[in-house]
Parts: sequence; structure tokens; C-alpha cells
Amino acid sequence: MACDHESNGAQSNAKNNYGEILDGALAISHGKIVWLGKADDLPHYNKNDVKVIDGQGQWLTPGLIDCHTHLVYGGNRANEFEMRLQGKSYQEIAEAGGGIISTVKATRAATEAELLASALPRLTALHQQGVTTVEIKSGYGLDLINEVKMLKVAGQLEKTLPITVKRTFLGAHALPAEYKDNADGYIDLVCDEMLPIIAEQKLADSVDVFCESIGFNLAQTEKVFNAAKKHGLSIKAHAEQLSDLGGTELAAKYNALSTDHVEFLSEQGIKAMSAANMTAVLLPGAFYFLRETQLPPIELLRKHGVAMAVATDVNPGTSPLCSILLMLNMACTLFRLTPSEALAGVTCNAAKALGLSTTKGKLAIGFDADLALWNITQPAELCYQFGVNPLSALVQNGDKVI
Ligand code: DI6
Ligand code: FE
Repeated sequence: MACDHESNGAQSNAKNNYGEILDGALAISHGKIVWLGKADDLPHYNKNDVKVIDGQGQWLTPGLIDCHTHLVYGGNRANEFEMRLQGKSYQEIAEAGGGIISTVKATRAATEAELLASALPRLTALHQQGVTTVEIKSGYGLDLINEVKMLKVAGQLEKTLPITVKRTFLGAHALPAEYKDNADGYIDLVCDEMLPIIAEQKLADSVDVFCESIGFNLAQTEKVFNAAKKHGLSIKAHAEQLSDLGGTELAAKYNALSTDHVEFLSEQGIKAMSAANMTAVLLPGAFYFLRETQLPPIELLRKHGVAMAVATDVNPGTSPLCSILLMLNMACTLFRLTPSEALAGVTCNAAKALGLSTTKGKLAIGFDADLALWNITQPAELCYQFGVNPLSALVQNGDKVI
């Protein structure tokens, strides 16, 4: 797959390279890959000492990684979907108490158990399509108690399903009603009260900000990045989704892992990402669901050797789509990624976007044995066909879980 982004050169998103080993074999010990190569070259082993899984000629890939979701939330927004189809705009719906704030109300009203129960089918759907690592953001609590509640639920999900969960604190997602007209006051709350406690209780790995005209401005975003840095958390940004505010260049200055969405990203922003070795996370589900027309600058990302990840962005407002395989298809049909690039986007480049590029997202010695076995005849099938689930086995940390 198009994974050699470490070279950080123009060829880094090589268009048609899966790095395949035909008639291959792979050995696992203590949850790690310890050998891989041609089956004929497999070192001698004693059949009584090992458990053998016969792949029967199917294709084995790394377990898939969904590096951007908001899958813990209360309620849903199907009513707003209907309203939009009857001609109401996103703005009108938000003014009538809908939008992100309606999900905040439902999330605050839900107990941890209720949030867990509603998130589980969404995560299960991803898992059944080969996802072994998922990132889950907070951002529908918007106060300490409810942001902590969401992050705890994300942690419980990891204990409920055999899946690795990375958590991201997105307190700076939207302005809660009680801080209307006081965005700076809310950012102080995020930086001075929420973030230190969340970091201390180890409830998150990263911090994210919705840097946008309808989100938070550059100065507010920078405050959150500074606080994240101070507390040793890595940084991500929702930026350049609806306009080009320059959030990506700011994120690059703070050595962020990724900028996500990026439809409006400029070449200057891309150069900054390349210099900071950041990943661009493409979210074709939100592009599709919002009927966005501005395409992300794929050709320029290729030109500057910026690694591209692909994720679902599962959320109730702009991407209620719990299918990583659908995202593979959309990344190719809507964004014109090659299947090799799209597959790199849900494996090695998704790992990079989560700071996991030395342990996950590749079939390589020393990497975690997270593996997906597919009943397909060529890798492009994972991007090409949709609606039939070709997953035939899933291994997480060396254990067969499907
Ligand atoms: N960008 C998005 O597309 C989602 N959040 C964000 O920062 C929207 C979330 C929602 O509408 O609930
Ligand atoms: Fe998002």
C-alpha cells in the first residue's frame, strides 16, 4: 500500500503499490508479528507448539484503523435530516435549537450506561468490517462532567469489544448555551479546568479543536494547543473544513499529528503539513452527507508528499455512516484516491494520524498482530464493491476475535 510516507518525498503516496507477498505466511508471538514472508521460506516449527490459522489463499491486511470518529453521543438527528430535505438550512436548524447543541442536550441527559448502549452498535459495525483500532472524540458534553462522562464511555467500549480505542478530548467543539457570547470564557474553562483534569486522569491521548468560523478562532485554538502541550497530550485539528482560516499552519507550528477535513486547505498549509510530517485526514462521509462541492486538494497533498488517512467521522450531524468500507469506496469515487492510497488511508496513514506508526497499521516484524483476512481476489475489491462484507477473520493482538 502507499505507506512509505517516512521518505516524505513526492513519491510517498505511490499510487499502485500494495507491498503484497503472494503465498505468504506470518508468525505471531506474544501479540506481535515475529516473522512474515513467503510460506515456502517459513522457518521450521513444531506443529504441537503453535496454533495455525489457514488463510486458504485469501488476502491478509493489517487490521483497519478508523482514526476520526465521534461515535459516543446521545440521541440522533434524523429529524434534522428530514427538515433539511424539506428545505431548512443547517443555520435555521441550529437557530431553532438543533445542530451540535441538540446532541449536547441529549448527551448531557444520557447516563454512562445509556451512552455505552447506544455507541456499541456503531462500534460493532466498524469492528465487523475489520476495524481493530478506533479513535473516539468527546465534544458533545461541553462541560467537565459530561466531557469526562463521554471519555469514560469511550474507555468502557475498549473493555466491551476487542478493539483498541484512542481517545481525543474535543472540548473546543462548539460553544455551549451557557457561554453564548463568551467564547473566550469557555476556552479558559477548557484550558484551565477541563484539560488538566482529563490529562491527570489519563482520559485522553490527544486534544482536538474545531478551528472554524462557526467553531473557534486562531487565538482560541492556539490557547488550547498550548494547554495540550503543557499537559503532554498530542494535538489534532478540525480545520479548513468550511473555509481557510489557517488552522493547519497553526497546528503545524505545534507539531500536530493531523489536520482533518481539509477541503479548503491551501498549498501553503500543505507545505506546512509536509514540513511538520503531519497527516491529512480525509473524511469523505461528511463531504457526501453535507453535499459539499469543494474537493480536498488531493493532487497537492500528493505533490508535497503529505500522508493521507481516510476515516468515517461517525457523528450524528454530518456523517452518521458507520462503515469504513463505504469510506474506502467514497475516497476513491468522490476524492479520486487510488485503492492503494485509500487502503493506506485506513492502515499505515491512519496509524500515523494517531501517533501509532511504529506499532500499528502495517504487516511488519515487531508490529502489533492486528490482522484482517478478506475473502477477495485482489485488494482493490475492498474499495470497489460495497454492501457485501468480505471479512472472514479478524485478529487483535494475536487473538482471533472474529
Ligand atoms: N465537524 C463536523 O463535521 C462535526 N464536528 C465537526 O467539528 C459535526 C458534528 C455535528 O454536527 O454533530
Ligand atoms: Fe469530526
